[in-house]
Amino acid sequence: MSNQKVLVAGSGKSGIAAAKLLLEMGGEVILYDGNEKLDPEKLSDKFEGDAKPVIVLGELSRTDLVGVEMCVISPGIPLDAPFVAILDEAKIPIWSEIQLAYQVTKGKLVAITGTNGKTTTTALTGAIMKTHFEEVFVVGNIGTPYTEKALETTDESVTVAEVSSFQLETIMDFRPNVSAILNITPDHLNRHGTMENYIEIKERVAYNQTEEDCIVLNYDDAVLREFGEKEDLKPKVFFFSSRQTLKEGMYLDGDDIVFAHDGKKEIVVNVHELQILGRHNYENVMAAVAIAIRMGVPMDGIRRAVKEFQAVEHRIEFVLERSGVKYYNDSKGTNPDAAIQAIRAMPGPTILIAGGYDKNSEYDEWIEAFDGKVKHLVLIGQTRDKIADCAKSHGFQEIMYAEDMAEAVRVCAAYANAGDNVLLSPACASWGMFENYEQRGEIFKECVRNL
Ligand code: UMA
Repeated sequence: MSNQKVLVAGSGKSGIAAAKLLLEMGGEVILYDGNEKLDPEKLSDKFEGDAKPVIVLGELSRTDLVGVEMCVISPGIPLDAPFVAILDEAKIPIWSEIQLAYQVTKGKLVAITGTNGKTTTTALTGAIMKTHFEEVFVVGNIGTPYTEKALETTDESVTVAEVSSFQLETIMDFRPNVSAILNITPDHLNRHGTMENYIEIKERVAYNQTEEDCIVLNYDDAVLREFGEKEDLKPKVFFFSSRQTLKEGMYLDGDDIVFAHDGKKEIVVNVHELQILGRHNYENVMAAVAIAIRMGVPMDGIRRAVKEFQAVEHRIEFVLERSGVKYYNDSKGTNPDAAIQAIRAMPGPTILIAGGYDKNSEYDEWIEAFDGKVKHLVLIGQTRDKIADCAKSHGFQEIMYAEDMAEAVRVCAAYANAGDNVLLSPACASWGMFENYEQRGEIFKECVRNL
């Protein structure tokens, strides 16, 4: 990569970090972003020192590509973006940002994917690793681009990466020592087209793994169970299950998380000792513990870390209690399946704020999961009508519209009685009303605090 001329596509977090890495290695960088309204000077200011990228905004022309040998693409850019066709025509290879980071990473790598629970599992896995290894980096979709840390890794490092389907779509030889796929339910179908394609992209996390590596899979997910039982799957499989007793692997036995191996049963932790709510979180704990066992972390450290671990921000995060009403921020509930888990985790009657950007999701199962627990639904964003129609078709009528988050929170507070819960769990992406799910969650929390 040194001396190479590279096009970095996207000037968000990933693009900036990837461009910095390439410049630091002595490469030449063209930083391209399709948004022509961005300020090139502000972008340039993000690069300290003399090494700066050439910035191209708006449309990319063939002449911009003279001498370009490779493209590093940001996860948010779909492969049907118009400039990608020009790259394909010019036979310029396209790498995802995590592939670039992988090229320069030293030490061991853990990669965690799945539709839901990735962020919690990644954060918990990182916390467990820190009880045993000195240099631990927690990177990827969780928020810190992998390329931002890759050059800091050493032979002794452990890198724990949350990887999304967007990032896996353009990997080449990305090979984690331990990988995990937590679950696969419909999401991002507006980008990946079909469920088959989405599943295939998620499974790429294991494609370069060998017999020396390991993959942690959810036994309760039919797609993943079948994948784990495939004869030609190379990495060793470690299953976990919250519904069945396993002869080998990690499972939930009543309230105990149990590790079964070599004919023995070892209790790892009782779920009442955990500080995170809901069955889906027990699954996240099982996956993180399985990864840690395969990475050689002693059980004492594992137990300590899982008991201390608290919910990550924006994922069923308790905000405060006011007039006997508890407020929860689940802004990370960006698809119906994640939002179902949040509803299930609520301790009692709930007023739900939902809606946002349309990812072509179906809302039927989510509405069925209201199951008498959701008293009122307060809708915001582009998907309001689609969700309202779907809710009515399932016989749910307690629907209100709000123009923005402040109004939604005010409506909830007015309708909530002592003992109720108010939950922001939108089942939709944040785009259109907010920059990202973090900003949506912050604004919700601010509105709650201002009540
Ligand atoms: N852009 C174009 N052309 C396009 C689309 C976007 O030029 O067709 C430009 C935009 O103008 C913008 C830039 O690309 O300037 C944004 O790039 P990006 O969307 O890849 O965003 P980053 O800031 O680089 O953040 C990305 C991840 N974003 C997405 O996958 C959408 C972040 O995940 C991740 O934390 C970060 O890299 C660091 O690795 C967020 C996310 O929403 C949390 N992920 C999805 C999810 O969890 O469901 C997958």
